[in-house]
Amino acid sequence: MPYQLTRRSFLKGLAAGSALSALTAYGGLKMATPAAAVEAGYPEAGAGAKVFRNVCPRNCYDTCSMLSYVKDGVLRKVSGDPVNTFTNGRLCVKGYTYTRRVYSPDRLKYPMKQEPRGSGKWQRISWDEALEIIARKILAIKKEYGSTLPICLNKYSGNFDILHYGIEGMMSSIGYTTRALGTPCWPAGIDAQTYDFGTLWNNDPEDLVNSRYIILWGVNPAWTSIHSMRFIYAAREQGAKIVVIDPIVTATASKADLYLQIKPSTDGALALGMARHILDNGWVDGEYLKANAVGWEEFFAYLRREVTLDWASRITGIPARVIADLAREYATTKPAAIWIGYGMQRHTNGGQNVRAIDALAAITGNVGKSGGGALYGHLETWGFNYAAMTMPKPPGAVGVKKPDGTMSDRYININNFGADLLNTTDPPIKMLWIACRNPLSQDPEPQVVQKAFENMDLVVTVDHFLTRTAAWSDIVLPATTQFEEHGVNASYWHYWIGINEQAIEPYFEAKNDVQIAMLLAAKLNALEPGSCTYPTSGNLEEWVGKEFNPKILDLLGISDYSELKKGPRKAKLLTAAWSDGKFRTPSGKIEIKSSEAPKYGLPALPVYVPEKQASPEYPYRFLTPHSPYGIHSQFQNIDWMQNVNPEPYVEIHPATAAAKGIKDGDWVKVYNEIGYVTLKARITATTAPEILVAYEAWYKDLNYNLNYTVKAVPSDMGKKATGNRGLAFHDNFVNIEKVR
Ligand SMILES: Nc1nc2c(c(=O)[nH]1)N[C@H]1C(S)=C(S)[C@@H](COP(=O)(O)OP(=O)(O)OC[C@H]3O[C@@H](n4cnc5c(=O)[nH]c(N)nc54)[C@H](O)[C@@H]3O)O[C@H]1N2
Ligand SMILES: Nc1nc2c(c(=O)[nH]1)N[C@H]1C(S)=C(S)[C@@H](COP(=O)(O)OP(=O)(O)OC[C@H]3O[C@@H](n4cnc5c(=O)[nH]c(N)nc54)[C@H](O)[C@@H]3O)O[C@H]1N2
Ligand code: SF4
Ligand SMILES: [Mo]
Repeated sequence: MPYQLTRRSFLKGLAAGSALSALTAYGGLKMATPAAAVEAGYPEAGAGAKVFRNVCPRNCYDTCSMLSYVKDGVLRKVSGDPVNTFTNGRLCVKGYTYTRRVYSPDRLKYPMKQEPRGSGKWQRISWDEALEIIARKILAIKKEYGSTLPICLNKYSGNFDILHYGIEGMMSSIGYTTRALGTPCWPAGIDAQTYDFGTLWNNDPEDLVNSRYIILWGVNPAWTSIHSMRFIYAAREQGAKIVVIDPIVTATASKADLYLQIKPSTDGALALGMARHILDNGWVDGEYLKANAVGWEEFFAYLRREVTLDWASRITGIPARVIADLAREYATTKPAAIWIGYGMQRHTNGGQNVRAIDALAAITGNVGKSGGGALYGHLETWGFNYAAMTMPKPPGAVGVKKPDGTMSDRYININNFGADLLNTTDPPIKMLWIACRNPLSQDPEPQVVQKAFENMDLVVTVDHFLTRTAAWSDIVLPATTQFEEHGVNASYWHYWIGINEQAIEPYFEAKNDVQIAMLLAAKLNALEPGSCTYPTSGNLEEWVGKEFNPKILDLLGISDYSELKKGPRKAKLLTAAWSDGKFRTPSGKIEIKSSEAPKYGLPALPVYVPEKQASPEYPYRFLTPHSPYGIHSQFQNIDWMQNVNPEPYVEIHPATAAAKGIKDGDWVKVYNEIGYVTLKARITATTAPEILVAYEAWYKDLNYNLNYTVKAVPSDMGKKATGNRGLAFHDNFVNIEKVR
């Protein structure tokens, strides 16, 4: 297995790197000026075009500030906003397809009703009719069960604009309901950083330029955070070394100076092996630890007792010499940054592995330093009022009784949605509201989710397209895109905040999620006065204003939110997270020995927890990470994406392909005990012999859903900060055979 490739040997050796670079190369380090970007980039939209400020609200690190160019009421062009120095005037390949997405002939135009569910027999209905059906169902449920608890919301990452939390608000405004709680995305790492530092908070990613050594650990920004690459390349221009640690040779790996092909889910062993070597060689920053951390003595005792380079090598598949070199370089080249990706924590020991990496950053004194850090994400710019979300319950609402006599909503696990829908009783779940979410595509075991849908009286999905989930709904409601609505957005990665302006009229009868909430409130109150507390009037711009408070304004250095119309602003946060030394753990220090973790049944120290192993029946690990052509189930269905990425494929190592008699381009079946997916073989040495790789996507005309093979196996952490443990998406084992 090619555990170590230098950048040079890799680029020489494999064509994939160069093919991918066409998509990912981001064009040098030049900073565009506003005028240059606007004029040079989009001359044809120029004369007479009106320019609006938008934000790409998808669940993406980059949360780009955008400019949209509108002429004769039509969105002609989109570009990155050059005022935002992170976006720097450019979008990714997905962002540039927005004109096609907005005007896609497949977009939902009107409310629609399907009878029976899943039959494909759709009928256009009016908004009034749709709301009447929904409101009557809500009231009937309340009458039959004595509460609105049988109504369940599943919402996640389709649109992270702050106003879209109005969907949660709408649920609160009708009474106590059932909520799918948690996140399928990053919870194990969130808890890990919460145990260690008190919360998650990454250095400003623009500060990566100040690093002298950057480890991209289980993260693939060349695809998933393309704007970050510019700062990484800038650091390299100034002499920094770029290391990528990933089980597969990613597009990011192809840009690295050093690539380490690690066995999946063994990152903790690598970090601990490095820590032991650092300890043995006296490279620990003792002064930093004494001032800022607790529990390091016990951590060091554990390292001395149980960890060796050879042990780490055996587990990770990386030679001891290479681990030693990496440890030396990381500990002695200051400042050194580690970016901990979300991919690497989707394992049964994922949170524990993140904690071991955090410890590595702490013992070398790299936390709280410009150019350093253990970067994972942050929510430091998310302190909005959540005015659209915070709604009182209507009088007499009945919920789950808590021990203190008060009432609350009922929570089920977003990461075990299908099973929890089926198993929840007293009262059972009878109605679903799904918005900004596509569980029949993105959840593990979608077959179970679909089965649970059968028990529902009514499934309502609000979306842009007739997604897999929408296709199994009774009613679909068309949502506006960000160009058709006002809003405000923050990133979980960079420090910028921008408002989103309505640039065009809504597409046909599409409506924004908050507008839908207001209409539903009006309908409910007309049928049963007082049954819903959601406001029934107010324009979206006013709603945006309500989200701001003095703290956010101060963070942005403005006195009124309307100043954001002149452009996005960067929050005045510390450039280096934790440089104030004020950790938010119970002890106020970095807790290398966590006081909180044991309360959740977890080890106090970042000790190694063994990874999940394959079985003889299902000997291959099936990695299903994120694609450059889409965000989860979004974008791949757009015609331009279809042109560049027409069909799904599974990447197979040449040795595995030979053993299975599979040739490039053959149709293969990837399967396990719960399901299968049929797709084309792509033979490539970018993966390892024991790993198959396919990318999540929704090809609208293909029956391709790789989550049919993905079991709902929880990761180790997530309960503390997000309410439920995460998903071990990448601990998924399969077999493969040639079909034709
Ligand atoms: N183009 C695009 N951009 C996106 C998204 C998208 O779908 N498409 N999604 C957005 C969202 S919601 C998220 S969560 C982020 C995710 O973006 P990232 O944080 O980059 O995470 P992933 O792409 O899921 O996985 C990154 C890498 O983790 C590797 N990996 C898996 N298991 C392990 C392991 O055990 N150890 C190590 N070292 N590596 C491992 C995978 O091989 C993969 O290359 O991207 C966001 N940006
Ligand atoms: N196998 C596998 N599965 C995974 C992952 C993986 O790596 N591998 N990654 C997981 C991760 S990290 C994540 S974050 C989840 C993401 O899971 P989801 O949050 O379900 O992600 P999307 O596919 O983006 O679906 C969002 C839906 O919201 C819709 N939408 C967009 N804007 C709006 C709006 O304004 N209003 C309304 N009502 N709807 C809107 C979109 O059209 C889309 O259908 O998937 C998880 N699933
Ligand atoms: S998907 Fe991400 S990188 Fe692409 S335009 Fe949107 S925020 Fe920017
Ligand atoms: Mo995610």
